[in-house]
Amino acid sequence: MERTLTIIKPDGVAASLTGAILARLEQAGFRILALRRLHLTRAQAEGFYAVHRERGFFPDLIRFMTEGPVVAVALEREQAVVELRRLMGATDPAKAEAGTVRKQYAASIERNVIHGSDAPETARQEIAFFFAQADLL
Ligand code: 3AN
Repeated sequence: MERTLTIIKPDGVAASLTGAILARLEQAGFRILALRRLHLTRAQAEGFYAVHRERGFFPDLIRFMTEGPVVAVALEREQAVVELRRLMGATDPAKAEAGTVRKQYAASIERNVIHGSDAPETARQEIAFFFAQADLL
C-alpha cells in the first residue's frame, strides 16, 4: 500500500466538483484516509509550492490557490502516486488524455482542478503538511 495527497483546487471546490472527484477516486480504488476543507493562507500556499518559487507563474499560482477553499485528501492504494497522476491527466488539460479528471473539468494549465503528489517522498511531505499523524490511523 502507498499513500498520496490530492487537493481539489479552488476552481474545483467552487464548481461543486468535490463529490464527483471523490467518487472518481473511490471508484478507482483509492481509500480516503483523511480529508480537510480549508482556505489556504498566502504563507501556506507559498510553503506548499516552495519548489516553484522561482517560476514565472508562481505569483499567479499563489493567487489562484488562495482565491477560495480547497479540499485536501490523504489517499491510499497500491501504486497510489502514479495511479492518481494517471487519473488526473496532464498538467495542461489540452494535453490530458480522454477520461481524466483534468480533461473533463479543467479550464487551463493553471486552473486545473486537482493536485497530486509527484513521488512517494513528496507525498509523505505533502500529507504531513495538512494532516497530523493521529488523523491518518
Ligand atoms: P502538476 O500539478 O501536474 O504536478 P506541477 O507540479 O508542474 O504540475 O505544477 C504545479 C502547479 O503549478 C500546476 N498544477 C499548475 O496549477 C501550475 N503550473 C504549472 N506549470 C504552469 C505553467 N506553465 N503556467 C501556469 N501554471 C502552471
